Amino acid sequence: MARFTLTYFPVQDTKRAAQALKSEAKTSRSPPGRAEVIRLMLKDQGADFDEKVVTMEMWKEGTLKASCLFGQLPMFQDGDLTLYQTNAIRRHLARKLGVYGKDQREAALIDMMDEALQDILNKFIKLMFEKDDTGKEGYLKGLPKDFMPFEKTLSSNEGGFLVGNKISLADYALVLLLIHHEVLSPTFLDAFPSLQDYLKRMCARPNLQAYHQSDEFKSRPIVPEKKA
Ligand SMILES: N[C@@H](CCC(=O)N[C@@H](CS)C(=O)NCC(=O)O)C(=O)O
Repeated sequence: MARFTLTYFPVQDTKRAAQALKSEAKTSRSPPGRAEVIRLMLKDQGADFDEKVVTMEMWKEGTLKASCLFGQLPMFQDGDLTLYQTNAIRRHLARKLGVYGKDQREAALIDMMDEALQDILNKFIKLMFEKDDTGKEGYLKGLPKDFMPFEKTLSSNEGGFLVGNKISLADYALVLLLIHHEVLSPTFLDAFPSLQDYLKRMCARPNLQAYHQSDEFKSRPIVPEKKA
């Protein structure tokens, strides 16, 4: 298999993050990027890949931006295939690594779960970038409604995964969200026994466990200290 390369901005270097970091949420850690699920899939599947971090300074120079099809990152290289657009990258990789369901039916269900999880992730990222903590209480109140569909799905799926009986892109997206939300609210999983059990099982997967416990993961921003 060709070696993969992921080229991205660390979240601190995006314009919105730069603004957030100037605000009260200033912290040595900042919110997760949308590329994190790509990294989690690669790590768990034991795939070889390189990461190229682009700083704002490099970006402003202009050559790289001009070479990107849509003038934006992330960029993903799989041999001679160059891809942009996070969702195209995550789905290509899921197909390539065999974590996109066993057939079209499962792939459709994985897409559905993944879209719903991205809706939650977008709300979460918005909260992380808020200048103060005023939105946190309302956000936490909305969690049962947001996560209940996943609790229900897992409690009725004997395969132990969101879709079918094998880990998929949707599981990687859910695991990350659960990890982020546990940092935000350590008791939030109390109301979700199936999600709790699921997270334990997922985090016990050897590659995932090694990554979750690594300095690399810990140094990677999860929840700004002020928001936790
Ligand atoms: N729809 C694109 C959006 C990509 C995007 O917004 N990229 C931002 C960084 S997260 C970027 O490249 N900003 C720099 C610029 O637009 O010059 C995706 O999902 O990948």
